[in-house]
This record gives sequence, structure tokens and C-alpha cells, in this order.
Amino acid sequence: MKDTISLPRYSTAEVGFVADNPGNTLFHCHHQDHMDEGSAGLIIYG
Ligand SMILES: [Cu+2]
Repeated sequence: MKDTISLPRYSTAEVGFVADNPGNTLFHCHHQDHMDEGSAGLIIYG
């Protein structure tokens, strides 16, 4: 199980997961300045 990945600048990653924890999950970069520029989102499922 893994909850963090490192990516080079301007790269992408495809992520698969088992949706077995309903509710809201914050998907985000760990650099605050990147989050401030929009590198964050909310995964929502019920
Ligand atoms: Cu970042």
C-alpha cells in the first residue's frame, strides 16, 4: 500500500485505488506553494 508518490516537474501519474473509505479525501501536493497554486483536489464518493 502506498499513499505518496514523487513526480518530476510537469509529469503525470495514473493512480488506481480501492474505494472502500466513503467520504471526502484530500488529494494534494506536499509543497504548500504548489497547493496554493492549485495542486490539490477533493476525492468524493459515498
Ligand atoms: Cu507540487
